[in-house]
Amino acid sequence: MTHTIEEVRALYNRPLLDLIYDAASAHRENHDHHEMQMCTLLSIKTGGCMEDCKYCSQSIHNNADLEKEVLMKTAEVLAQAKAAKEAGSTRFCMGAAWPRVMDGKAFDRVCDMVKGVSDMGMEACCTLGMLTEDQAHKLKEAGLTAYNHNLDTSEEFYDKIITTRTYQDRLDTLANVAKAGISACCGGILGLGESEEDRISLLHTLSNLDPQPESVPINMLVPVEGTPLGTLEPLDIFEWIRCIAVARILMPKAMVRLSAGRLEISKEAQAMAFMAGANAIFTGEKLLTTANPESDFDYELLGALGIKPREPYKYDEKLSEKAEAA
Ligand code: SAM
Ligand code: DTB
Ligand code: SF4
Repeated sequence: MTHTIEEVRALYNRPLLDLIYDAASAHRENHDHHEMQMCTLLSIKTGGCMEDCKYCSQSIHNNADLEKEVLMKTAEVLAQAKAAKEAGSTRFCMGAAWPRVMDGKAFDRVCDMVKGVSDMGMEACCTLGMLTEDQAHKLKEAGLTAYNHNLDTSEEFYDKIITTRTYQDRLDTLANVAKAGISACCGGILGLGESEEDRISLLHTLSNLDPQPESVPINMLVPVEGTPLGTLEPLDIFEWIRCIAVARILMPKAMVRLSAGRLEISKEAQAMAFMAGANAIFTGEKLLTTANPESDFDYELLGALGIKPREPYKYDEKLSEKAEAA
């Protein structure tokens, strides 16, 4: 179903509690609302990125205090994936600070990592920057479940945040991912200094992607010292919850994923976000380069709310067979 910008704007402007009520209903109709998908992130290649994303600790254009790391070895990555699986994660997402994937040894190594993670019976996800259709097919063959590639903000605001690539570049990669039959994990960042209309426009674009993303990460800006956005004031938390509710209503079947920024968000606000339809979180002490809540915090919060981590492999027969064999 396509949605016009007017429809999305009208939805966005409804009273917050009405929105949450409807989002909770859409959530319950399409998902088990007692379940939370737990995912773990790993930065497999850190820093030194040529893009100029103004929020990012890893861009060479910014001055964040960050140790650069070359591409990790496959065995090290698989050891971390195994630890994540043992800690209850069912999806493992590998991130590289690359503007785009280049064919060659490094990409072949990432394909080996994907195969290794998938052979463990975990959902394998990666985020490597721009991708050609041929590269997307190779990742699919290696066993990739989803490719994370965010639109980040509205098309109108995009060049205030990134100038080294265009919105169309992002859409082209998303099209290549779809052609290879890989699910897209595609969302954005809130609190970049964008207007309400930019958030409406982003939600409109995301919900009109064809197919709709399987997963929608909602990142709250982590202001990193040394980046141009490092001193921005945090966005009002109700705007964050409002966006989650609108995303849930517009994309009822998607996993709505609370991503960056949870460390600074109170447990009450996170509970409200779960009520508004968020059903996935990143667990583990670190996201890619910044800190994330401790797993004790997450397990206590889920326990207090009567939410269980989603059982491994419940919805994927192939992965379940692999997990049993692993
Ligand atoms: N280089 C690849 C790319 O940009 O697509 C993959 C890695 S990139 C770090 C993954 C996503 O993390 C970005 O699209 C952005 O949405 C999010 N992100 C990066 N830095 C962030 C920050 N400081 N606060 C919130 N989200 C951030
Ligand atoms: C996404 O949308 N958020 C995650 C994941 N996809 C790769 C990354 C968040 C990164 C936050 C900043 C950092 O830790 O460097
Ligand atoms: Fe590079 Fe991705 Fe960071 Fe942009 S968000 S600077 S593309 S690592």
